[in-house]
Amino acid sequence: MALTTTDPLDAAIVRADFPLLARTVHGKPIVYLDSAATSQKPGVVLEAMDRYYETINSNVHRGVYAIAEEATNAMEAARAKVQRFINARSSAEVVFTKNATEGLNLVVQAWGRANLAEGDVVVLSHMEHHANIVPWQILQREKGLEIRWIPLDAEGRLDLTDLDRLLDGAKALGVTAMSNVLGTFTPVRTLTDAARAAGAVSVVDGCQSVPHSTTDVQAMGADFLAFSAHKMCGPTGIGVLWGREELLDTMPPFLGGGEMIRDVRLDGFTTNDLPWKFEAGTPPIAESIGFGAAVDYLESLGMDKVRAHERALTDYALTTLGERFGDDLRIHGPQNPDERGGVLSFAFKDLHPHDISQVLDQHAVCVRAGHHCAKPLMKLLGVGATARASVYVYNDTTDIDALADALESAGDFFAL
Ligand code: C6P
Repeated sequence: MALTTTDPLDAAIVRADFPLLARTVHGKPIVYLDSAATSQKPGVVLEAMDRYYETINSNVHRGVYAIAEEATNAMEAARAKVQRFINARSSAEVVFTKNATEGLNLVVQAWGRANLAEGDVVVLSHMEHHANIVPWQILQREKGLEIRWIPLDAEGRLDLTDLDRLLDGAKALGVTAMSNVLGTFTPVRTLTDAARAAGAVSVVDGCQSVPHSTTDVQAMGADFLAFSAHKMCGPTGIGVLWGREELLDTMPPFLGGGEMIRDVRLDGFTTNDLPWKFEAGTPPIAESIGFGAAVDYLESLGMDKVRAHERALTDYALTTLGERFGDDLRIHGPQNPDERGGVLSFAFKDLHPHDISQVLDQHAVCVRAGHHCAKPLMKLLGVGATARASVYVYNDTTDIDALADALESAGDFFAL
C-alpha cells in the first residue's frame, strides 16, 4: 500500500536535509523510529549553531561590543520566532528553559509554591509523563496537596465523565496535549475551559504536540505550556515555558543568580523584566539560535502539512501492521488516526519489549522500549514496558515496512 496523494510531504526529499539519516547501522541504512524520544536535526540547525560559535561566540545581555550585541540579537530573534510559532502575545511570555521538564518544574516551584496550601487540589491525568507528575508530588510532600486523577477509557482516551466533579474546588489542572505512550490527543480546549470555569490554572504539557501540529496558545486557552526543542528538529538543552504574562509577572523567581536580577544589594534583590526573570545564569545561547533555525525549518515545511503527513503515515502503520500480524500485535491507544499522533506503542506476541528492540536494532530499526517515563500509565495498561515506534517528517511508508519486516524476524528468531 502506497501513501496516497493526500500526503503533502515528500519524506525522501525531507530526509536529505538530515545528515544523520544518511548513515548505516550494522551495515544497513538507518530506520529512525524514535522521534518521540528525540528528533533528528536538519543541517540548517547544525549550521546555525556552528555559525554562532565560529563568528559571534560571546555572552549575551552583558557585552557592549559588536559580537556580544550580535549574539544577543540572534538569541532574542530566536525567541521572537518561537513567539510567532506558538502565537504568543509577546516574547515576554516565552521563557527559555533547559527542557519541558524544567518548564513544568518552574510552574510548580514558582507558581505552585506561592499559590498552593495544604489541602489544595491539583488535577492530573493517568496518561501524564513523569515530568507532569513528580514535580507536583514533590510539592504535595511539602504542602500536603490532594492530587486527583482523570481516568482513561478502554481505548486510552481521557474519560471526562466526572471532569467537573474532579475539578470542583481545584486550584490547578496539569494535562498533556498528547500522550507519549498512547499517541492520544486530549481535548485541550475543553479541559482548559473547564479548569477556568472551576477557577483552576491550567498547565499543558506540549512536548508531543508542539513538534507535530500547529500551536496557538491563545486559542488553547491554557495558562502555561511547556515543550522541548530537541523533539522538534532543535538541539538538546533548551525548551520553552510559555505562560500568560499576568501570571508570570506575579510569580516569584525560580532560580537565582545573574541575568534574572535588576539590582542586588546586601539587603535583597529586585527581579529583571520578563522573560529574563526566569532565566538565571548564562542561557543556552547556541541552542536558542539552533532552536530558531528549527522553527524556521518546520515553518518552511508547514505545520499543517507535518500533521497531515504523520496522520497518513499513522493510518498506514495501523493498517499494515494490523493486516500483517493480526492478533499477534496489539497497538495501544485509539485506533482512529484522527484521534492520535504518530506514536505507536505495542505488544508483540509474548516478546519482551527490550528483546524486540534489540532484534530490531540488528535490522537498523531504532525504536524505544521501556516505561517511557509514564509508570502510572504502564500500571493501568497492565504492562511493565512497551516497544514504541514514533514517526516524524522524514519517515515514510518504507520505514513502516522495514519495521514490519524486522518484527517478523523478531517473531521468527524467538520462535526457535
Ligand atoms: N518524553 C519519550 O521518549 P524532556 O525530557 O524534558 O525533554 O521532556 C519530558 C517529557 C514531558 N512530557 C512528555 C509528554 C514527554 O514525552 C516528555 C519526553 C521522551 O517519550 C523521553 S522520556
